[in-house]
Amino acid sequence: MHIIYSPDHHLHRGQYEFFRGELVPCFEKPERADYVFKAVSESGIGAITAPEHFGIEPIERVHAPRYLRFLERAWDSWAALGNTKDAIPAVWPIRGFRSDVEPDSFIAQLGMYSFDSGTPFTSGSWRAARLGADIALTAQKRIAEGARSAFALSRPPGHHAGADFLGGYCFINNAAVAAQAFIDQGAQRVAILDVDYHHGNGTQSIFYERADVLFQSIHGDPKTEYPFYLGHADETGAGAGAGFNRNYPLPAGSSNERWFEALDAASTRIASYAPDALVVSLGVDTYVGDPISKFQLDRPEYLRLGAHIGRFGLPTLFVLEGGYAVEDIGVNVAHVLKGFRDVAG
Ligand code: SP5
Ligand code: ZN
Repeated sequence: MHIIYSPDHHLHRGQYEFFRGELVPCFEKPERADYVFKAVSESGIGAITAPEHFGIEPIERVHAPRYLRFLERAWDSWAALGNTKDAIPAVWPIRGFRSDVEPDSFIAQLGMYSFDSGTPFTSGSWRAARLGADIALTAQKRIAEGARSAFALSRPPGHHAGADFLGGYCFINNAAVAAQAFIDQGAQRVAILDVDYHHGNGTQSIFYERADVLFQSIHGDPKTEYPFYLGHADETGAGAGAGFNRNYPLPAGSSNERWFEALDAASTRIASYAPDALVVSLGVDTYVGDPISKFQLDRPEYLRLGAHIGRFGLPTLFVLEGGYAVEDIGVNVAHVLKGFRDVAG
């Protein structure tokens, strides 16, 4: 398995996020990827190499150019207002406001391009996010060249980022950028399987009206779990994409068995879709020890998950998403990849 990594993910280091009326230290911190790097290094699952650079074009295939221009300039605009701390939005154009008129105020722009106050933007966020996309695209390229599998070991994560919004610790949707790259290189169908605890609202919204990318997500029921407003079972796609989106919301507290029943249902759909490639949004915040999530998956379940994915027999690109039990996520991610390799070779 090809593993793509750069230590420069450290460029993105948010300090605080809003939680229940106060600022708390960010859960999405550089140590997460450091532990994953350590665990996959020690496991010998595959060679770890640095990303190549692909420019902005493959990212613009998924994200609105005006959103990307906003991100590129965001830190300078924020700093020009005299700020030194992380940028966190505090006002949003919800129902009835206009988002077709680009505001001049950076504060207004920040709210227009965000959906939560938990995703601080720092001096290095744009560079780290670009690098994360390069990591996903490098992993995608290895598979396009014939590799059976690759792992994009990147942060910040991506699956909450939509075509023109950030949130949920995400700025660029790495899984979506990689899936689109497969399509642009001639794939007829790509499946995305999102196993992060949180619904992949960004990825769903990007592909909702398309049949060439099947999106499926297993996650905490949005009636009680973040990101709350999307991820219900009746969201099955629209227009040409009708039937090509599937959600498996599960109650907080769900056990191993309940989770794997949902995986079985998603697997049946992947088999009938017969994709040319599979992208896995690999969050391990389903772990029983995760500090912000409420499923109960135990350690051995990650080996089982990897083996299950291996049995699809598909070219498979794993992209790192969430997981906040910092010291455990390395082992859990390595277990998924090991379980996959033991089946897929
Ligand atoms: C990629 C990803 O997993 N994003 C998740 C973003 C979740 N943001 C909201 C976090 C809510 C924090 N809850 C803290 C509970 C502490 N007991
Ligand atoms: Zn998550």
